[in-house]
Amino acid sequence: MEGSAVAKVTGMRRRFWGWAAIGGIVSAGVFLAAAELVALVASREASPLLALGSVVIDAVPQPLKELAISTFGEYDKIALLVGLALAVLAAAAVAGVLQFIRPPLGVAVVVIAGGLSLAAALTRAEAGPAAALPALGGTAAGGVTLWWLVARVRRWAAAAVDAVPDERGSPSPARDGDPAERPTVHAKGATASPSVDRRAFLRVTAIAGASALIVGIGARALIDATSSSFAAVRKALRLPAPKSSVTVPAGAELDVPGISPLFTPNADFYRVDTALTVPSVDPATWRLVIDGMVEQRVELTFDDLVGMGLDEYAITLTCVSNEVGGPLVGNAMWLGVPVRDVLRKARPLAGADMVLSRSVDGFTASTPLPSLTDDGLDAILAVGMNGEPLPLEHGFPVRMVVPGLYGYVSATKWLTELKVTTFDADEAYWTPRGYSAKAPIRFSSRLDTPRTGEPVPAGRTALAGVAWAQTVGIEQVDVSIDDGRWQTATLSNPISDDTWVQWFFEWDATPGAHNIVVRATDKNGDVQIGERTPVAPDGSTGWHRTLIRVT
Ligand SMILES: Nc1nc2c(c(=O)[nH]1)N[C@H]1C(S)=C(S)[C@@H](COP(=O)(O)O)O[C@H]1N2
Ligand SMILES: [Mo]
Repeated sequence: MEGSAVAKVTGMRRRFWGWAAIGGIVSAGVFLAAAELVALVASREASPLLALGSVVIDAVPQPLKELAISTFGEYDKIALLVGLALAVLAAAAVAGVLQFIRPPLGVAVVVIAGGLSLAAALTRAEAGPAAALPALGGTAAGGVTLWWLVARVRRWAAAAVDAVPDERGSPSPARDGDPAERPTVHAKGATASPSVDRRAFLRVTAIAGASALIVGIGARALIDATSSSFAAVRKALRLPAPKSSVTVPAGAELDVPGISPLFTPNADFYRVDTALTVPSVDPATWRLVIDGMVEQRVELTFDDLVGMGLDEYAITLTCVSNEVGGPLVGNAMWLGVPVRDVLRKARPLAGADMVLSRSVDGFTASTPLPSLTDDGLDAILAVGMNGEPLPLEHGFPVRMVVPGLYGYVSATKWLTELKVTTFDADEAYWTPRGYSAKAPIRFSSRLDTPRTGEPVPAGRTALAGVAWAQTVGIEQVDVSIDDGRWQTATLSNPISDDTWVQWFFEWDATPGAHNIVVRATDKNGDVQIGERTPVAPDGSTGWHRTLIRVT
């Protein structure tokens, strides 16, 4: 008899878990909104969700990261944020139920989440002491909201349980053993009806939820508007005309529909970085520090750098994560200053063999010193890209570009420091994460057109694409159709050995399925490696093979 009464009451209380979970979710919303509001006033870079996301980006092991990139492509960061938001939602619901079953366990979960956000925000490269404030504000607001809302649910539940007719006419069994379930207000007889607590809970939940949405979205929009104010600064920036410009020779660009343009428009240029939000750097306050193993520590302003005089450089950039035939390669006309001229001001000491370049967001790259100082190599600090100041997402206001090296060991965006050092003494961002400390680009070639799956009518068809061997140059590109003999393609007139060339081959396409393979030979006479290797630890190899259906 008594057992079934307990079960009945427990069942009734379970029905309130959903309300407690909603209280938890609304409290998480209040947490995040309060944090954004504090971030807006005190520390714009320290949004808890973004800080946690950045920690996840830095912590995720390399194979998982490759998986995320291959699954979500350039939406990998959005996927991460959505995943994180779902995790927060689930944790918040659990915190609500815990607070209902055994207070203050739910509030303890909020405090732990606050501690994690605090740690995440404070360990970011850009973080000052104020970065602690958003997490603290969020924890306080979220914790109080959870405590208050779930207390209402508990009273509502207790009142509802009391309203159940008691079969023995003695105190309800659920009220033995757990004094917390005996609301004091109720004991005093102030409320006797569950509907009063229900109304209080629903009203405050609705108000808190709506305010969280409005305040959170509003604060985030205002924070984002700050970065678009940097877009305005960038737009207003006038770079001086170059001292020297690149001559693009006649025949440098082939007229084949579907081929990669000789210069990749900025809007189409691939983007790879670990930054969850694009760092905002004001050129007016930007400084480049050259330090480490140098005779003289040097600090340059943006005007100092630009004042050294700008030259044009056509350099093809490549990412180590580019799979055979992949899109993570692009060619741009950069405007910049030779790194060697900048390093010379600081006079590197003998024994140094590496420059560790650092971004404002903490990213670092290890570049062999000779790749930056050799007179024959055009390593630059770039401020312009394809006739404009660097786009924000490509490193505004200053980045490195080094011909012949993969981006992760050379192309630091939002550059802030050049530390002259040694490979023995320092390690770059990707080195402990499964990639080589040194990584020259493995020369490669790609078929751009026709694409797999694109219907090709029989008859004369242009096979065309690009090939790159930065610092060495492409000598020849060959194609093989259905594993037949290699046939030499026609090359565009190269701008320089640092830029890709376009190639095309006229093919008389016959109906059916055909396998097209392309390979390059560089000016050293080396033939592109045919064997497939993965992108880690130092770049993929293999020939690009495409299956084409001719109709
Ligand atoms: N600050 C910063 N710079 C960075 C990176 C990064 O994660 N953070 N990624 C590098 C990598 S892996 C590549 S391939 C190039 C890509 O430059 P892009 O995004 O302008 O194409 O930037 C390099 N510079
Ligand atoms: Mo990269």
